[in-house]
Parts: sequence; C-alpha cells; structure tokens
Amino acid sequence: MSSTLQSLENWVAEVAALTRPANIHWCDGSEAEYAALKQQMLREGTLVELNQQTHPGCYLHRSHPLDVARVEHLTFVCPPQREDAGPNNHWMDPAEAHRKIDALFDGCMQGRTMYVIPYCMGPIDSPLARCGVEITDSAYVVANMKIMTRMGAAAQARIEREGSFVKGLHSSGELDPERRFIMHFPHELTIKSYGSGYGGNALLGKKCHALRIASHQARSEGWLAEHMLIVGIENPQGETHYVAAAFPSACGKTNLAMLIPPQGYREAGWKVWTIGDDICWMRPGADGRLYAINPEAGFFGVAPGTSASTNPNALNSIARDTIFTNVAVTADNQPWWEGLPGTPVTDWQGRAYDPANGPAAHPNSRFTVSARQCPTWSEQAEAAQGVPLSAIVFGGRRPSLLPLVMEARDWSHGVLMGAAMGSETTAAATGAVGVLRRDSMAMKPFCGYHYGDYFAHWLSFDQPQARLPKLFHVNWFRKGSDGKFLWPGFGDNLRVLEWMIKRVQGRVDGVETPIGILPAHDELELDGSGIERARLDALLAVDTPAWQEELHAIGAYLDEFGSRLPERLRQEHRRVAAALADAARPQCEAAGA
Ligand code: OXD
Ligand code: MN
Repeated sequence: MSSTLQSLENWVAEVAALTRPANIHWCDGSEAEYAALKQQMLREGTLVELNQQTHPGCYLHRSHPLDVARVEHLTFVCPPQREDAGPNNHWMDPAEAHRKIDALFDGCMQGRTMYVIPYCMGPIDSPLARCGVEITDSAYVVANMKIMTRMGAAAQARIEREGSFVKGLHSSGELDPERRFIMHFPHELTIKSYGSGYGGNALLGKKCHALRIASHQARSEGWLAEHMLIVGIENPQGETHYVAAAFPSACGKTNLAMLIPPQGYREAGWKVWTIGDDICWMRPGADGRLYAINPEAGFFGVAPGTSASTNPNALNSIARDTIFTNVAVTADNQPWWEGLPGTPVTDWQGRAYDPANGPAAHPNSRFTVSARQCPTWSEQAEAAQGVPLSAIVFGGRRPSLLPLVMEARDWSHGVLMGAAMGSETTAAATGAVGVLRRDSMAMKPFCGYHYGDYFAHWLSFDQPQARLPKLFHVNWFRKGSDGKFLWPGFGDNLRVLEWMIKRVQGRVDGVETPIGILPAHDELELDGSGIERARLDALLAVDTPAWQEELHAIGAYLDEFGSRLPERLRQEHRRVAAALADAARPQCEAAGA
C-alpha cells in the first residue's frame, strides 16, 4: 500500500534512513497479512503453537526474561519545560532525549523488516477516536496491534483524510535493560520506544498513545483520557447504566468489566455488558452528559488469577484466537497459570517446571484477545458517539481504612477522592510489590503532564450546564483482623454497583459521613451473599482518628504539586479535614470527661 499523505511518507523515509531496515512493510490489517506474520513467527520461534484442539488459533510468546513489565524508571515525558511534566513524571530535555534515543535507533533495523502500522484508537468513524502510526521491527508487536487496535487500511484512510496522526517509533533493539527508553514528546505528538518488546512499552497505541499522549491532547481539546474500564449494567427493567472505573494495574479492572451477576441477580434479569477493560476516553456531549469510548479493540489482560471462578467470561474469551505471553504450558500443550486446574510442565521461560524457580507463569503474564470474543461484549463498544456515563468509580488495593464504597458529595469532592487514591503496588510494573503508593486516578504511570494541571482539568468539567456522572470510591481489598479479605469481590461487586445506580436514580439516601456518603444499613442488597451484617459493618466502618492521619498524608502528597495544585482542591481537603475534626471532637470530649 502506498501512502498519499506527504507528512507520513516523509516520516517513514526519515525513520528508514535512521534505522536502515532490509525492507519496509505497510500493514493493511488483513487476515492474510496476520496469517503470514504468524507463520513467520512460528518459523523464527518467537511464537509457539499451543494445543489447537483445545485452543484453536492460540499461540505462546516468551519474552526475554528481563523484559516482562512496564519500566517506569526508564519512561520519560519530555515537554520543553521540566515543570510541565510535573513531579509525577521523569523528564528529559526533548533535544537531549531525541539525541539519546536516536543514537540507539541508528542502524538498529539492519537485516530486519520495518513494519508501518496505521491504527485508529476508537471506533473508526467516531469523532472521539484518534489515529496514530507505529513503526516497529517486531512482528509480535504487529500481531498484538492487530488485536488491540483498529489497524490497517481503514485507519490509514482516516489519517489521510485528517492529515494528522501520533507518530510512534519502536524497536526491540537488543532487549537490554541498559539500552532501554520509553520517551514521549507530547508537544510533537511523538513516542520513541527502544529496547523492550513488552506490551505496555511496545504496543504504542496503548499506554503511550491512548494515555500519556492522549491525556495531553485531551487537556488541550476539552476531554479526558483515563485508565478506566467501561461497563454497562442492565437492570431487570431493561435500562442500562454505564459506569467507568479507575483502578491501578492488576487490581481487577478486567474482572469488573466482565462481571457475572450473582445467581439471584441473574434470575431477576440483571445483565452486564463489557465496553472496555483498561482505557476510557470521555467528553461532554451536547446534553451535558459525559460520553465514553473504549479506544482499544482488544484486551491485554493479566493471566494469573483468571479462572472459571474469578472471570469465566475472560476464560471463555481466550479459548481461541489468543496470543499468550509468558504463561506456562501443560503436558498436552495447553496454556497454564496459577489459578487454573491442571499441572504445568514447562514454565514461562520454557524450562521444565520446578517450584523452586518461582511461579510457573510469570505474575504479569498476559493474554491478547479481541474484545469481540468476550461473551458480554457490547455492540455499544462500536457506537461512534460513545456511551453516556452514570457513574465514575475510583479504587485501589487498601487492606485497611478505606470503606467498601463511598460517594463523593459533589464533583470537587470526587476529584479529591480520585487524587488521593492509593494502592499497593503489583507485578504490572518492575519494582517492589505490595507497597502503598499514591496513584491519583490510577494515572500515576500514565498522565502525560503535571498532575496539578491534570486535577485542574478534571475540576474544569464542573460547569453549570453539565450533567456529570456521580463519583464514587470503592475498596474490594479491605482485610479483617485475621488478614483475610472481608468482601468476596468478583460477581458480588454488582451489589455495590446496584447501590451506586440507586443513588444515581435517587432511590436511596445513604448516610452522610465526613469522608463521603456511605450506604445506610439496609441499602446494600446482601441476599444470597452469605455476608453477615457484622462483616458489612466492618467493611463500612469509618475510623475517624485513622482518617485524620490519612488526610494528613493526603495533604502532604498534594503539597508535592506546589503552586500548580488548584486552590479548589486544597479547599476541599480543608473541608474534609474540618469535618473529621468535628466528628472527632465529641469523642475526645467524652474521653476527657
Ligand atoms: C496494563 C497496565 O497493561 O496497566 O493495562 O499495566
Ligand atoms: Mn492498565
């Protein structure tokens, strides 16, 4: 295919002059192209065929053992001024960053094929969608981009019509962690990634474009690019409420997006519809509501823990036509990970499985699959105008303090709740696991500009004509004194979503507390859950002194954003702190009396 867009042709020629590939392949996104790529990877050994009887069309890729997760310390956001990147990003002067990474790209594709991938993030005819072109020397990246984006001829036609696109240059390089950078140039709508083949570092449409670059674009164009799932909840009356939810990586976004209602709910006629499991782009519609699209076309889900009991919809989705990365394999060549029945014989590195070497599947092993294969996939995922949101939910892994659910009293309070989000770290990024870190709106690794400006951008949606979704915070991960999770999670999370929808409809009042509105005692439907009231009390308990400490910690965190922190957020923080002080007073007086 030849391009008619001069700027695209020029850029491809420039990159070819720098990287010196043996040949250039323009991807058209056809099935024939995909089949040929798979054959080539099978020949080269970068793809291994899995059991085609049990898993037709399924393949395994084993990455370099030192290239298994996002590398936040090697990820840079490079606006011209350091202050614009904010303390939430690593910054490098753009000229220096280009120089450094171009030196790595110099001649790096010699003897290799350079693939040019035009792609569209979002339904191809959606005004909310945005396009990009990724150049890569990795066939694995092309195959994954085919599943994760609308890639090929249709995207190229849109790019030629619009005349603009995000430029993404990727090379696997030597897969050497010492020669690895993921650089973003938001002001040039450009991404350069070298030395990693791992999803979040190499599939540039995903985190690099759809979050880091898009969050910058969204700020200047009046919309939001967020690390959120989108799910539709259909009640027995046939009304569907759409909910977007932000959780840090590997905290259950895919499970919530594909939730199976508890039996009683199913019998009553509740249904769940999946729009997206990781990224949400949203913007106000003419009626003042926020409309959301999923810019992705597939799921790049965490495999371990995915099972018939946790997420049968995901398991059904990946029974065919799926690329697995870094999972283990059974004796009859089926993909395997911790949480599945059966026994692994080969671990994720291709060695005979030995428990002494750690888990059989890498904790961040993944599946890449088309969203359409999900039994709960919604046609609305293709709606050009997006779906209207009734609620936005923030959440993290918090073993204590944070209640099962709370609602913000208004938009400013909700923005504070999102800004204050914290979570224990997971295996999705390199580094220690299980450490509490603040992760505002689950965007800490993905916000392409200063968090202070980002909070201000969120606040700016609160306009008189706006009909904004209600904002909530949830915590599925609170533990009891025995160290066990108090809430069963998974399908039972629908009980919490139902309460949110009742709040949206004005059918329940909740209880006002200093930290937000919590469900009143009888407002959460527990029938058939086996959860006793005492446990619910523990899940909803508000420990005022501990919350005062939390507010103190949140204040110190917000101070990191200095003069860019919006005054309205400071005021909101002071308001909650004062409400907590009021709540603490009678107890102190009683204690002193
Ligand atoms: C992901 C992540 O891959 O957040 O979605 O790391
Ligand atoms: Mn994610």
